[in-house]
Amino acid sequence: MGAQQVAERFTELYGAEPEGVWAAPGRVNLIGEHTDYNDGFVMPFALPQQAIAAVSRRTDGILRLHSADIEGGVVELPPDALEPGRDTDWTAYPAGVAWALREAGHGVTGADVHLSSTVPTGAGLSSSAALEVVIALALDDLYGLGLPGWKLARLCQRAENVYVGAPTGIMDQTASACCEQGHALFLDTRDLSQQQIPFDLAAEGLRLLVVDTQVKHAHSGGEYGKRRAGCEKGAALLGVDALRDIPYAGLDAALARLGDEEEVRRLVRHVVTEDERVERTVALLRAGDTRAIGPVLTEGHASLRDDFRVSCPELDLVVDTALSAGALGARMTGGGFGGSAIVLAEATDVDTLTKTVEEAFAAAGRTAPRVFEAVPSAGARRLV
Ligand code: GAF
Repeated sequence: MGAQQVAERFTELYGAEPEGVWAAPGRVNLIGEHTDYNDGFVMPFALPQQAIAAVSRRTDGILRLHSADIEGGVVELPPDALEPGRDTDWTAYPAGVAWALREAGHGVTGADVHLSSTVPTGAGLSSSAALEVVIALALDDLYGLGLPGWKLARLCQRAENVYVGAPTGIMDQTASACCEQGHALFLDTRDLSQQQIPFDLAAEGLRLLVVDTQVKHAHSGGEYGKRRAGCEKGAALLGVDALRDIPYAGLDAALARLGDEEEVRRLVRHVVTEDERVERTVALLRAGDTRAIGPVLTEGHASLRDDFRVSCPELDLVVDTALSAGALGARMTGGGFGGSAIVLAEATDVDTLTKTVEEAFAAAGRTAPRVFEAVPSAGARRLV
């Protein structure tokens, strides 16, 4: 659905044209998984799939929300209804953002919102961050707050952590807010410093496929939080603020100090090696050696599967099948426990690879995966 259709539906619903229309994308993470809540490095890029919101201000504090993608009418939230933990459906994301803005002292006096999103939900592609960021940007613009993308991302993360109750890091919101077309975002999640790394696969005869396994995941479930708590325990045992502070060269010594904490040791090993993989990927891309990132992606998958233990049989099936059919590299992307994998391949191999993965899923009796090409796209912006 495009900006015009979203605006027209807004007008039907609310009886007046919207003041504006905004978009915020989902993302794929190229490398740097489960590092963002350890103050580490990540490297996402924005997808063409995006959430679009038509929005107008209100003066009475009321938030009215409607989604083209979910059955049901307009949901009306009076000002005193915005309370963490209260909304348990999709409205928690936009409501959480309005709550976070108000809580941070910004005079947001209500809004009428109509939303539509093409980001698949539960697919590890940041559909929730897209919803949060599109609302944050719209309210920032309409209320003249002038907040930079990274600050909007922080407020959206607060909405997700406190209002929705999912203990996620900062990667997805920053990706949606700050990515640029044709680039991957090299982000230091400690200070949110950013570098846009040119990432034009098509120019090199390459493609990056997203394979959505259709196994749905959710981060408010316990496993994500357990990994996060395990990492925090590791940092505490090692006497550092965050696992980011363990240098790669000091990893063996750090692991030795963890004694019989086998599980924590695995988590620490993943995070420290993953940060190094991000830095290696950036160096390879800067050197113009894009094909060489393939094995780095695959190493990342093995670490997420064996050490961090957030993969699942379907994600492993994508990775193993794609690699045996000639992919340059493959890994799960996002939080894991379902969702999507990415496959780096020669453009000429895409059809065969897609067919091989689909056949492997059919042979294993699994739901057919959804395969599409990931093109590095623009971050959040005003459309109308
Ligand atoms: C999810 C979270 F939302 C991110 O913050 C990040 O931790 C990711 O999982 C794993 O890298 O997408």
